[in-house]
Amino acid sequence: MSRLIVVSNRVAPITEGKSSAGGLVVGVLDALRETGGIWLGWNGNIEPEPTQQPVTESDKNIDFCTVALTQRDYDHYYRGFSNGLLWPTFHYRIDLSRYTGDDYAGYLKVNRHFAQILASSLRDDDRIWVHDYHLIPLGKACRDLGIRNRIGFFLHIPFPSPSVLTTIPPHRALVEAMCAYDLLGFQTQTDVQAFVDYATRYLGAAVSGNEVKIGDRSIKVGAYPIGIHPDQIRALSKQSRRSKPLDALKSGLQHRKLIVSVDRLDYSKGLVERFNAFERLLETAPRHRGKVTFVQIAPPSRQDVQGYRQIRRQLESTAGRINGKWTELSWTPIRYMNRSYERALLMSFFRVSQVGLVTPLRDGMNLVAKEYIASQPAHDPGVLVLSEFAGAAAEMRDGALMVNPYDVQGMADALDRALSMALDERKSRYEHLMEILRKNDLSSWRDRFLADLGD
Ligand code: ADQ
Repeated sequence: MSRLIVVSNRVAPITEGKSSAGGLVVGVLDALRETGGIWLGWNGNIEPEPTQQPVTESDKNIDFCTVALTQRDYDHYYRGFSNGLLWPTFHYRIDLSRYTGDDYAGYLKVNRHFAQILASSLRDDDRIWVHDYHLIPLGKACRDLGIRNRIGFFLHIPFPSPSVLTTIPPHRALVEAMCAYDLLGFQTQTDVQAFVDYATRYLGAAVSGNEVKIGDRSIKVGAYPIGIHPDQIRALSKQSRRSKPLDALKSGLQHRKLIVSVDRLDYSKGLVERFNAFERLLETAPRHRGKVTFVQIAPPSRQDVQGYRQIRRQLESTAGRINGKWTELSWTPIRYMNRSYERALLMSFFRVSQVGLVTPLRDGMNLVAKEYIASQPAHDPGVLVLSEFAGAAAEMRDGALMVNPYDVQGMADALDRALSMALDERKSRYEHLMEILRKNDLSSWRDRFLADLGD
């Protein structure tokens, strides 16, 4: 049986539980638990010398192989090119993107280093599954070392349209490197189309069905929307029924309605616009004043990357201003928390809420939208208010209340509608969404991708 080797920037910490690691780690770990395999990536540590031999720790059927980064590599590869250029650009924030040749050189160097580590332990029939924007050139670096194995790549974030992508100075080299893979997976058909548009226009590719031909190479492309395990999430959401934090949340609410949002603190998540929409609700629908509380949980991430400190300050001042204006002796409208909670607890917060507010300005998928629905009690489900710019919108638009996150009044109206929705309508929306989540769950995401990758 051929081995599956997963490579991503970060590898999940072996001790699971409370972490603000984010969607990739959550999804990949759950997907690997069933098949078993090897997971190679950075351990989150910075050391003076580059790692030559990865450290391997095994947990059940997964071997976690990790390496450290040097400060220089961290600065150029991770903080610079990956999160200072690719992340903002792929999320359409070219105003925040910064390019330097040193960052790009560092990015390529770390990718070559990962390829060398792979080359030293590879067997002929291993399949390699590379994840996300940190490792776009890894496939090409492997080919340069003579590796002939099947290699697939999955992009967790959006693929931008060519007019945005071409603001990246080495855009051509970057996309040419993508063509070294056997299979390219994206979250949505929109992302696939953006890639195909670029490949035809800039690389002279010919497309037929899901095959893209460039010169003598032929690669498969496809949309593989990442899912969750809805029944596991459902079980998780009931686990903390009698926990202290959940009791504290409920007693603080004093029977008010609850709107809840959970995101990594990131400028792509639309947090400021969302806070303003909640205030607009209070302004334009006075019957909700004192009757509803908005809880935003947003653990800081990437605090040493430009753009993140600024969004944090902006949020603090927005929350402070709104609360200063509307708070009463017995009611605080926005509870804004910069911390993370255990998954089970988060899901129990979703379960006791009336509205899940998920309004990114751009998002590859957004797993929180899916987790929110899976956590709802079937007899009295809450309503999902969802941005049309989340990848999840492609599957969930018929069950969620869709909003444009740039339209503050539109979001306030959707909140009003969600808070007043009758039980029958909530149930039928919920049932429809659960059906979709079950049909395209995390196992089928993995199985479809690996089947298309082939042996
Ligand atoms: P993220 O940008 O991290 O993921 P998302 O998909 O919402 O976004 O995943 C976040 C995950 O972390 C969820 O499972 C959530 O429950 C968890 N989480 C968030 N805040 C938390 C907190 N305070 N405490 C504990 N857990 C928390 C990237 C892409 C997404 C894509 C995923 C998966 O940006 O678009 O959906 O990868 O492909």
